Amino acid sequence: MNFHVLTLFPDMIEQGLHTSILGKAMEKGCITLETTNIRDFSANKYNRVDDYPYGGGAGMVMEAEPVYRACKSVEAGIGRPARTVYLTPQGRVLNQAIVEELAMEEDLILLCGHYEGIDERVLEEVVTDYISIGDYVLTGGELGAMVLIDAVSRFVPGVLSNEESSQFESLQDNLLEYPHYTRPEEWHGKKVPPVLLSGDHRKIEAWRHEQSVKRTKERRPDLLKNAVTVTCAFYALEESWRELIRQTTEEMTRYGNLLDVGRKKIRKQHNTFGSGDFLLFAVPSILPADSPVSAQEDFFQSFRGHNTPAALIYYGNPTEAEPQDSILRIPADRLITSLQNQGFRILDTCQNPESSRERRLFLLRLREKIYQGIRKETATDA
Ligand code: 9D3
Repeated sequence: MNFHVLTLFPDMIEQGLHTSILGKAMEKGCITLETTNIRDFSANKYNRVDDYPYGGGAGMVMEAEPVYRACKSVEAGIGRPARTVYLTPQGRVLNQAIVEELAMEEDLILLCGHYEGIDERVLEEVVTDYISIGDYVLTGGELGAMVLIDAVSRFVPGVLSNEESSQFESLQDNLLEYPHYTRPEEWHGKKVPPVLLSGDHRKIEAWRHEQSVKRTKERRPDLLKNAVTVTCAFYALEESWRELIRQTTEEMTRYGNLLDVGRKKIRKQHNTFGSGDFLLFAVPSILPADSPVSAQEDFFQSFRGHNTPAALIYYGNPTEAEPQDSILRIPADRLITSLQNQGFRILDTCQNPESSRERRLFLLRLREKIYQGIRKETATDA
């Protein structure tokens, strides 16, 4: 990932980011940072880049031309169009979904304003995204750019080690992290919770989940409104598909449940879900001759939702060269209709989870919907 920062204070960006994990990532070459001083593109001999606002008022406004020239110079270096983010208090407030979306770009141009802001006309021509880092007033966009670079870098392959990799994000379930403990076992008379010393991993996971929910209720009840319990109901043809489905579920949630509908017992039991659930239905696009049921929808006969948000994963699709539509449309539509009649609200479909990029985009689209509050939507729909 290449970050290109346009600013009047390049030192501030350089100094702030060349340390710690990001400094190492730059040495390794996973990320690059190029700062461009907008002042170097001033159109007058005094290197002035700001002027009084038309219409009067306090403060100064950054002129269009230097920003434009700085931007074009960076674009020329990249050699193709790149997303250009203007850090501004008037932007979309940054969140994890936006961060992960930006992490999929190869190059990001970050434009930092100072003074009262930048002449609107150049913004109209160069900016693709307006982003704020929160509802408070800063003196300029530099800290915003640094926050964004830090958060986005964590998703660039190689920046974090495997253990600290961004898969288990505390925010991905709209839950806060559980409390952490290290040695000694007793400190200031306080003991480490005994379950953590039990060695029983299932019990530990259950305890951590419970602690996460408790903590979120206490500290961030607003998050809980959008939290959902993810269940993936799947039919896997082989171990490799089972693994892919497990991985996809894990990428979406830390505390998900897996239901193998290839097992008769699971198909026959009552599978009832509410509006606080989220269902991921994963089936092969083409059933083999020895399939336990004759159509995809038959796997989920016993599933009932109550306006439960859900999504479909169709795996094992014919290659793109072949005409997919004729083969896929019919079973996909039938499955969607049955599930809707059973009380599920199908938010999205993923036709090729084999591609990690497609899977990521699918999960991002879903996450965006969850952040926006699928349960609120549910209330207005009803
Ligand atoms: C005090 C001046 N304000 C109204 C009279 C407008 C204003 C202009 C410029 C407020 C802040 C700024 C500088 N801020 C940023 O460039 C900025 C920012 C922020 O202030 N808050 C949250 N996110 C961001 S990203 C860039």
